Amino acid sequence: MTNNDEKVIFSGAQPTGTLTLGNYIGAIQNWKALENDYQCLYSIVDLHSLTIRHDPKAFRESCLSLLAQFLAAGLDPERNTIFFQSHVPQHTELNWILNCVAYMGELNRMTQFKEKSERHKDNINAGLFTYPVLQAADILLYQTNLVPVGEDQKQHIELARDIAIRFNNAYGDTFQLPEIHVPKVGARIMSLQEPTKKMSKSDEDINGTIFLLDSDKVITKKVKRAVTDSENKVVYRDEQPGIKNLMTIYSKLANITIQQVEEKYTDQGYGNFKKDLAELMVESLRPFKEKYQQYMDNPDYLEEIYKKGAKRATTIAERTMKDVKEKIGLV
Ligand code: ATP
Ligand code: LTN
Repeated sequence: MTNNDEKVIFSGAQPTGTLTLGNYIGAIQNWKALENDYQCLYSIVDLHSLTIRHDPKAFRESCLSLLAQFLAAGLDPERNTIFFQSHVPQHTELNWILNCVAYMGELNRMTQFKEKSERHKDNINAGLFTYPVLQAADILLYQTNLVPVGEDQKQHIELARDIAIRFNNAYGDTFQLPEIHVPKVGARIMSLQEPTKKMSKSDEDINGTIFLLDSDKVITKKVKRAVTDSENKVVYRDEQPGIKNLMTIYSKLANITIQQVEEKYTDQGYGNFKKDLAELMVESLRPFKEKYQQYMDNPDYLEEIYKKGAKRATTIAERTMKDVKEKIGLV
């Protein structure tokens, strides 16, 4: 037990497909590291994913699959509250109230909105625009202290904080102000094909993304084909974004420092390094894949976990909503 016991951690991931190595290193590895010292809530944010067109049957499967992936990644459902966002209706209830606090101007500045509307020109729905307000509701509902996420979410967490400050100033102290928590190394894993772009689940070029459930053969092929440059030296420099990214991945999976990676490979060229990295990835992901299958084969267990999670989350969410409603003067 530490004195962080009372501190709350909240984070979420969208059930829009298989988790990537970026999700794992940027977020989930960090979640696991926090579970012993904090009160942690991790949500499958299914409502956020409705901003993108989907097939209902496939979507339902993706939701359950993501739960199995959380568990396979090692999140302990006893130590962490793991649940579906849509099972706790207070998220959408608070969302509306915060919609009336957030400004159009600040939502307009969100880079994720700009990127997503660029990518889905035929479906720029209002949900895509107010997406960060639902995210603020997710976080503020649990009086969250820390939000472990990848760097791409920084702007959204700052917005949640601004909304909380504005609400607290208008109606009195209600929400804890959340802080972002990003890993020192690996907060932004880049595409293996375009190392100046973030590794993404929804990239059209799947060769740039390692999915945690990729087969050994596919992983090896993707690493071999990863873009590097002509220097053929395994050194960590901004001018070599491709090799820099691969070294970051190596360091996180082998749990050694970047300097140690450099010392091990400087004189070996890219070929050897890539071969070892591919093996390291395959070996690191093997237990994940095995456990994933076991969880997927046990839907009753998955149901037990998400029901228990929703029950625990609801207890906290109800407390905050009661306070919020009183503060804003609802009868
Ligand atoms: P998309 O890539 O399709 O935009 P996403 O993977 O970013 O989706 P989520 O599944 O909600 O969306 O992300 C879960 C977590 O993974 C978030 O905390 C996010 O910041 C983190 N994350 C996503 N991609 C990366 C990356 N390339 N490097 C580090 N962290 C990442
Ligand atoms: N917007 C995030 C997912 C997300 C989230 C959250 C993360 C939704 N609600 C609350 C942290 C806290 C994304 O796109 N990765």
